[in-house]
Amino acid sequence: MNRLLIIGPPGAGKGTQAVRISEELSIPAISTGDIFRANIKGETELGREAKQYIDAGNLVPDSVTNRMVRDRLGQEDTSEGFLLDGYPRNTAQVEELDRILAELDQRLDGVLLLTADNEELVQRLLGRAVQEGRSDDTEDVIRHRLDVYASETAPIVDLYASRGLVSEVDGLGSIDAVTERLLSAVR
Ligand code: B4P
Repeated sequence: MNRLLIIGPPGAGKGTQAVRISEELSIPAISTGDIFRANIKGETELGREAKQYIDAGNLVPDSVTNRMVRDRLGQEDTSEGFLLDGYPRNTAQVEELDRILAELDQRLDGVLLLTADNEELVQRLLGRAVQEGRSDDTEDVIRHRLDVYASETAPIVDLYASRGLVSEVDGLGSIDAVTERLLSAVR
C-alpha cells in the first residue's frame, strides 16, 4: 500500500517530484499549497482565509488547513493510497493526520524527506519567481519560509523517524535523478 508523505524545505522539489511519483505509483498527489493557490485564484472563502498567510510566508492556521485535508482524504480516490505534499507541517498537524487516518482505518507507510542546502533552495525559488511570479517567491519571504520550516516543520521529521517511517533522499542533481532516488526509496 502506498500511503506516503513528502516533506522538505521550500524549493527542495516536493511539488515537482510529487506529481512524478504519484503518476508512477498511480495514486493521487495531494498538495496543500496547490489547493490553497487554486482557491486564491478562484477567490473562494478558503482562498481569502489563506492568502494573507501565504503571501507573508507563514503557515495557514491549522483550523483551516486541517479541515481542508480531512475533506480531501475522505474522498474515494485515496482508498488505494496517496502522496501528501506539504502536509503535515507542524506537530499539531501530525496529530490531526493521525486522527484522520485512524478514523479511515488507515495508516502511513512511509515519509520521504527531500533535502537540499539553503543557498540552493533560495536560488531555485528565485528562478521560479522569474518564471511563475508566485507571490511568496521574493527573497525576504523565501528566507522567512526557510525559518518557518526549521522551527515548525523540521521537528516533525524526528517524530516520524522515531516511528521508523523516514527515508531521506538527496534533492540535489537533475529532476530525473531525484525521481529515481525517490522511487528506489519507496520500493
Ligand atoms: P508549498 O506549495 O508547499 O510551497 P513550497 O514549500 O515552496 O514547495 P513547492 O512544492 O512549491 O516547491 P518545489 O520544492 O517543488 O507551500 C506554500 C505555502 O502554502 C506555505 O508557505 C504556507 O503558507 C502554505 N501551506 C502549504 N501547506 C500548508 C500546511 N500544511 N499548513 C499551513 N500552511 C501551508 O520546487 C521549487 C522550485 O525548484 C521549482 O521552481 C522547481 O522547478 C525547482 N526544482 C525542483 N527540483 C529541482 C532540481 N532537482 N533541480 C533544480 N531545480 C529544481
